[in-house]
Amino acid sequence: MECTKCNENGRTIDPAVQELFKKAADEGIDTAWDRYEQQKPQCGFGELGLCCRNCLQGPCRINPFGEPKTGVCGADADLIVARNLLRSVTGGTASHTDHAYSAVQLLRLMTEGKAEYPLKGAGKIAGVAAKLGIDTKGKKDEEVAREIALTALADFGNYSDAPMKWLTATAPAERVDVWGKLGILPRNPDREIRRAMHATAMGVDGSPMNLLLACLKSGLIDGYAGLHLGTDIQDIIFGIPAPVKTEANMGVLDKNKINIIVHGHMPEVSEKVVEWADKLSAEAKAAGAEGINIAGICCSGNEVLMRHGVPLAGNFLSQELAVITGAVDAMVVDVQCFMPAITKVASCYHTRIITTQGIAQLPDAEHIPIEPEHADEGAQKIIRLAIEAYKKRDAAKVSIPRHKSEAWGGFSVEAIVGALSKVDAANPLKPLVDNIVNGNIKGAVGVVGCNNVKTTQDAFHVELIKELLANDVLVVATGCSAQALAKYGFLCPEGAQKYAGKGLLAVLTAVGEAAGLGGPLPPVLHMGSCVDNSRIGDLVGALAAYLKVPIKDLPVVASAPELQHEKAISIGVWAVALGLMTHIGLPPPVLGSPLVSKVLTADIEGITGGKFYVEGDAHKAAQGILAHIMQKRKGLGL
Ligand code: SF4
Ligand code: MSK
Repeated sequence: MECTKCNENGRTIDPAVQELFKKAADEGIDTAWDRYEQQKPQCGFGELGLCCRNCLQGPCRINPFGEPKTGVCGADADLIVARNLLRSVTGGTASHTDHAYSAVQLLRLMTEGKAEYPLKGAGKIAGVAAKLGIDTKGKKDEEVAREIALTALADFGNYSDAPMKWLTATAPAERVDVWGKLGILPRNPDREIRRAMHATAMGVDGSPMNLLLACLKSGLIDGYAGLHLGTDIQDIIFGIPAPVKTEANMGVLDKNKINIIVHGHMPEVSEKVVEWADKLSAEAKAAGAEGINIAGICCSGNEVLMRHGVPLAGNFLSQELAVITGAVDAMVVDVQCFMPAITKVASCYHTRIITTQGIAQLPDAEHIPIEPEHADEGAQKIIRLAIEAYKKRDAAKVSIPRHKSEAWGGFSVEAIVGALSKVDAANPLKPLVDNIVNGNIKGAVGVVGCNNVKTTQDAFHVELIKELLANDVLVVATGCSAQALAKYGFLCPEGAQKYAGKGLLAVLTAVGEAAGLGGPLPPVLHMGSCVDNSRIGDLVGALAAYLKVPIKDLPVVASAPELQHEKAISIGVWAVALGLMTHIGLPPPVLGSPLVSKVLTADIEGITGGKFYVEGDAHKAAQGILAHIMQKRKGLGL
C-alpha cells in the first residue's frame, strides 16, 4: 500500500484511517483527534514541566519569563522538572515491570501445574539458564523453567543491596561497570520504584542532578526488570518468534467472519484468544459466519503476529477507527494503551469491549478475567460473547477500507542470527560486521514507539525510515512504529527493492537468499512488541561484543519519532544509559528547565556515551542521525 498525503487536517497519512474519518463524521463520532482539538490550547506550564502538584500547598507553577521563580516550598524550575521527569520515567518503568512480573508468575504457576498454558519455548530455556548461572544438567525443562522463575522472583524479593540479578546476568559487562561506578545499579525493582516515588515527594530530594541519576536508574529497571525479563519469560512460555508472513491495516478485517481485535500488551491474553478462536470455529460457523478472524492493535497484536502471523488491524491511533468499521464484534483488551474512549465509540455499534485484567477495567465494558488458573474458561467466554455480538451486527453500518499490505514479522535475535548463519555458519555475525566495515551498511537504527495526535499519524515513522534506508542504514523496529511501517510495505521483501540503498539491498538480498526466502529480507525487520526492545538491546550488545568495543562506539541510533506513552520515555532513558544517541520526535515536558534539557541532550553523553536528540522534522532528524552514524564510523576508523 502506498502512503498517501495527509488528509486535510494533517491527522494521518493512513488512507484506511482517512476513509474511516469520513464515516466517523457522517455518524457523529468523535475520535482522539477531535478530543485533541477540544484540548487546545494545552497548558504551557504542563508542556514545559513547570507545574507541581506534589503537595496540597500547590498546584504551584513557575513562570519561565518572570515571577514566580519558585513554588511555595521553594522548589525551582530545575527541581520541579527533574521531579516530574523521574515520576514519568518511573510510571513507564512500573508499567513494564508489572507486565513482566505477571509473566513470571504465570511461568511459576505453570511449573506447579496450576496454569492452563503449555510450555512452548523450551529452546529458550538453556540460554537464559546459562546467563543466570543455573545448572541444567540432568534436569527437565520444567524444573529449569521453575528455577528461572524463582530467580526472577528473587530479584523482586531482594532485600540486600546487591544489584538485581537479571541485569548483571544479561547486560554487557562494560555497561554494568559504568553503571556501578555511577551508583545507579538497581537492587529490588519494586524497592527502587517505591524509592523514586519517595524521593520526588514534597521535602525529600532537592537535587536535580541526583534526581536525574535516579531517572537513569529507573531506565535500567525498565530495561532489565521490564523489557529483558518480560521478553525472556514470554519466549520461554510462548516460544521464540521465527519469521512469519502476515498482512497489515484495516483491510485484514473480514466482513464474512467474526472479527475479534486483541489490543494491549499481554500475550497471556492474546495467545488464549487465538487458541480458542480456532477451537470454537465450528460455533462461529453455526452462527452463520465463515469463521473467526483475529486481528491485532498495539503490542498484543505484535505478540501474536510474531508467533502466529496474526494480521494487524492498525496501530495506536487506529484503535477507535477499527471499531468505526462496524465490523469488529469484540475488542479484547488487557493492559496499557487502550483508550477509555473505546467503550463510547463501541456503544454506537454492536461491538463488545472486553476487559480481562483486574487493574485495567472500563465502566461500560464486559469484564471477563483471564487468569493463569482459569484462562481457558475466560477465553471461551470471550469467543462466545463475540459470536453473540456478531449475530447483532448491522450490515448497513459495516464499511471496511480495502487497504492492507504484506508484512513479515518474527525477527527475534535468534531468527536474525539463524538467517545470518546461513551465510557463515561458524561466525554468524561476521557477514553483518563485514558489511558495516565495508560500508554496504552505514549503521543501524532501532525505530520504536507510538503514534501521537500531535504529529501526523505514521508520517514521521515513514519519512524518517525512507531516508535512512536510502542511505544504507539497517533498520529494526518494534511496537507501533513497526506497525506503522508494516502498513506501507516496509516489512515485506518487495520493500527492499523500493526503499533500500544499493549497499543495503545487496546485503538484504544475500542474506534473504541464503536463508531460503528466495529474495531479499524486508528492509525493516520487525523485532516485536515494546518489551521486545530488549531484543534490539541484545543485538546491539552482541555486535559490540563481536567488535570488542562499548555500545557507545557503534554507529547505532535509537529513535521514537511519534512517542506518547511514559513507557516510551523510560525505554528512551534505558537506551541512553546503554550509550545510544536516542532521537525523539517530541520533547518530554522538560523544556522549562535549561539545566535538565542540557543534561539530557548534551552533558549525559560524557557520562553514559548516549544522549537524547530532539528533532521534530523527519528530514532533519534523518540527517542528524546519519551525521551521528558517520561520526561513530570515523571513531571506529571506518
Ligand atoms: Fe508547590 Fe512545593 Fe508542594 Fe510542589 S511540593 S506543590 S512546588 S509547595
Ligand atoms: S503499544 S507504548 S502506543 S508503541 Fe506497545 Fe504502541 Fe507506544 Fe503503546
